[in-house]
Amino acid sequence: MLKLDTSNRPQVMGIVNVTPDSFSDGGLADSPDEAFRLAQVMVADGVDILDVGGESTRPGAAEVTAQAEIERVVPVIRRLGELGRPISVDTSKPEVMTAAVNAGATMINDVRALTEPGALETAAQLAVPVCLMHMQGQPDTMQQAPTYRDVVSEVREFLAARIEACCKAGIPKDMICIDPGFGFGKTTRHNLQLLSRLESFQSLAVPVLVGLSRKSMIGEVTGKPVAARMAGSLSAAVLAACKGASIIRVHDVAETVDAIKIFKAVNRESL
Ligand code: 7PJ
Repeated sequence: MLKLDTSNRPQVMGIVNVTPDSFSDGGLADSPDEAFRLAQVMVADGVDILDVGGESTRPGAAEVTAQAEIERVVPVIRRLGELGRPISVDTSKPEVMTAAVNAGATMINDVRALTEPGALETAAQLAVPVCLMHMQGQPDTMQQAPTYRDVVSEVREFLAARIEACCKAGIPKDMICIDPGFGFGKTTRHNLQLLSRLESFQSLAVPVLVGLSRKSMIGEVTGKPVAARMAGSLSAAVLAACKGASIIRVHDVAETVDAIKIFKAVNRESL
């Protein structure tokens, strides 16, 4: 995947976590074999992109070294290559980006929007599409007291600045997508405001990716624990699709693919 092709939007991105402490059980694989089996099921269920992550970014998570992250993700990316789907690597570290792309990853998904030292230059050199996500603060403390004057305009301004930084570093605009970063330094209200005004990110003229699957905002609104958030997550996914999202990052691939099929079928008739 040298360009982001989101003409048949939205695409479904399946989460393949290889972190030992991910917040949600689904998508958790603790060996390359298990990750492969999980991804195989996702492919059979119609996934469009596989997202492999080796750094837990859940609230309060501890940091991982680049070497540890490489040891987690590279064997998995190598094995997933034979599934014939684009693979993105969920990382902020330039060393991991390079190792992952050399192992077969075709996209970089960075929750820190290429702000780590060397990340921008590395991504430009690797010449793969990138996802720039907004986060306020750092995972260990980001949920303590997130505050915004206007969350939608602040997130949009940050992402506009990161798009510009990427373009200056030599990453073409058609290789960039953005993500408001649900749950990353945001209260449930902030998350709901971002989702309700997701269309306003269209003005940045790049595809929008959303990650809402099983997140705490779904739990707070429905009153359900992580294991019972699928219906809430599907509703959020369809709402995001209606508001222009191009890529939806999820744990429950089969169910999301069905929900998106309904969205697409209805959309085709309304053209
Ligand atoms: C996101 C992510 C997200 C993007 C995670 C989780 C926490 N990458 N990586 N967007 N979330 N682009 O899966 O709940 O929302 S890790």
